[in-house]
Amino acid sequence: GFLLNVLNHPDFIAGRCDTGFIAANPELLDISTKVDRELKVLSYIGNIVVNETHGNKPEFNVPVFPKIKMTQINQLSGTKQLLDKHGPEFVKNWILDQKKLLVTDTTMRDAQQSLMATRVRTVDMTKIAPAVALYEKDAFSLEMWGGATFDTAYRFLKESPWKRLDELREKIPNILFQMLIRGANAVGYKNYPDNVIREFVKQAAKGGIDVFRIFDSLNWIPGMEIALDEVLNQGKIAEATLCYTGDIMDASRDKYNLQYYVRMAKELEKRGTHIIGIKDMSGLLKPEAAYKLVRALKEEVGVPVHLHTHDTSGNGVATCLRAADAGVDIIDAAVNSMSGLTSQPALNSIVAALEFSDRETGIDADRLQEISDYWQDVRPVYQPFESDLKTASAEIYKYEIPGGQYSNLQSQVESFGLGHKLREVKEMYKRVNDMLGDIVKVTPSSKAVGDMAIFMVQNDLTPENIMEKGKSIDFPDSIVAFFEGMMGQPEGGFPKDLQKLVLKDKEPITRRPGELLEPEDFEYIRTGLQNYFGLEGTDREVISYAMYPKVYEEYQKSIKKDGHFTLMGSDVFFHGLREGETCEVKLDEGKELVIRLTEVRDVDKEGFRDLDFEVNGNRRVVRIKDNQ
Ligand code: 3PY
Ligand code: ZN
Repeated sequence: GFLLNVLNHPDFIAGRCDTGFIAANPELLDISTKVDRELKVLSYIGNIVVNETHGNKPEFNVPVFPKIKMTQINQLSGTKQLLDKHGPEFVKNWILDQKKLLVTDTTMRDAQQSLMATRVRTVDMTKIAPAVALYEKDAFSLEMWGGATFDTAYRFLKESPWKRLDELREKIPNILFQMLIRGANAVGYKNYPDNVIREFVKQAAKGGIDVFRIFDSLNWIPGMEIALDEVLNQGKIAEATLCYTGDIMDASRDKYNLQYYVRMAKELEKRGTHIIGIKDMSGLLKPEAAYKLVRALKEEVGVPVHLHTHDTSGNGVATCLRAADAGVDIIDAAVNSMSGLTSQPALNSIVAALEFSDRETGIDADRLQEISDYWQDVRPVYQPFESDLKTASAEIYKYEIPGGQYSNLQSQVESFGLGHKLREVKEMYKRVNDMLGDIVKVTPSSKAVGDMAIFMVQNDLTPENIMEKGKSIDFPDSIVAFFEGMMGQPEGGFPKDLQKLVLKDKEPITRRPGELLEPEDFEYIRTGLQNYFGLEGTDREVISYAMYPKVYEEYQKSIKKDGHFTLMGSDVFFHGLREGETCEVKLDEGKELVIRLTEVRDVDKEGFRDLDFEVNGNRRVVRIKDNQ
């Protein structure tokens, strides 16, 4: 019953709750406190061995990271100190004064989100963090938070995104931290009430985020306004963003032309953004288009321009270099071993390309290589989460699918039993975009298009027959939300016929969804978290629950039941152990177990296997259910 959202529990709603509630309703939490910490670790590993890898664990290199003393780091003074001492206006002008090309390293956020389905764990980031602080001391910022990393940390990694922020900040005190925020959708997939957006921005700012890249999935400025306003309130750097779609070089596609982007940029500048972001989530911005767009923006607006692109087409480095020619202030890139394909263009290559030029980045290429080498050794552990894409693809210009969605599409389509119809789904994605009137496609609008494309292929719907066949059909939630106006208003409005078909009797809204949604009652949540979960009820806990109630509950339940494994090496976390292999598992700082898996025994009559372990020299046998 626990998973059904305890705060909706009838007793809680009726106010029948006090701190004794957990004791009286232990089934809600399902905590088996009898099981000790060591046994929980063995059971966790045992379950992976028996039910996931079946003992087939690949050989991994131990990632090597430069040993750097914190005394070296703590004396560094970088962009973070500029912001903290002088404020965002000063940083804005400082950026404009730089001749060099500034860079944002996206390795820890968008790169891993796009290549490895956002599964990279905090331990793998913190090991390399001191090297990043030192060797990338001339970077503008690190994009290391936001987007899909927030919920996946809780959902799949059973770790706190807030803790990641704290730990990275401790080891990287000198470089600005940047996050991606989806406007009124924050780090979620739906619009939240205004007070949730404000509170989330406030907590993120307090927690150490300095630069907020704010976008709206339809380029609808009202969808960005609350987040933007709150970032300004918090004294942090606002980077309101143009999502790039279409092709400004193609005169026949005039909906999203150069004037469109310039107009939007001017409006964002008027609203106080410190930087204009260009967010090319699908990698559609061709090199010459980048030159033209950046030139126009640099001429027409007075704030710095920051380019974000994806390398899906393989033209990403060229796009960055042409943007640099046109005077772009900052570009996004990822260290080479985490770059390319649906990720960002290659940072080491860009740094090398610009050496001895006007726009030299100031980053030492040899040092940067050490960071790339580290990630090269980390990456194979995450192989199960990688897509099958092996090469760049020019078809992306036609399909306009964002990086992460493009690499996940194969497995998503397979999960619907349509694996053999991937091409059809991609073609349908394009046709759905046309049906919707050519919209900006990025989370969550891209999800609506993707869901609809799959739905149409699944149900033999086409743009030609949908008005007839669609009358009696319930459409996917995301496309209903889109047509209801719950993702905001698309440029040029909704196609009315299709809107009517999808909504049936529902009336669409034309105002900001955030204005219509009931404000969240944070104190009610706080009391609930204290009484039902035995939590302190911190602001971070409250806002996390407000955005992701089910995910957050599951997370709490999981760590209550199994403990956390945040300090376990990722090779063990994802692949368990081989017979005969030994690993060291840190439970908490200072508490270490040396674990050897001696033998996996045959399955018994009840379907269980005994696993023989040796823990700090003592034999322990763990019985694991074999789910096969
Ligand atoms: C996100 O919203 O997570 C994205 O990276 C969109 O491009
Ligand atoms: Zn991106």
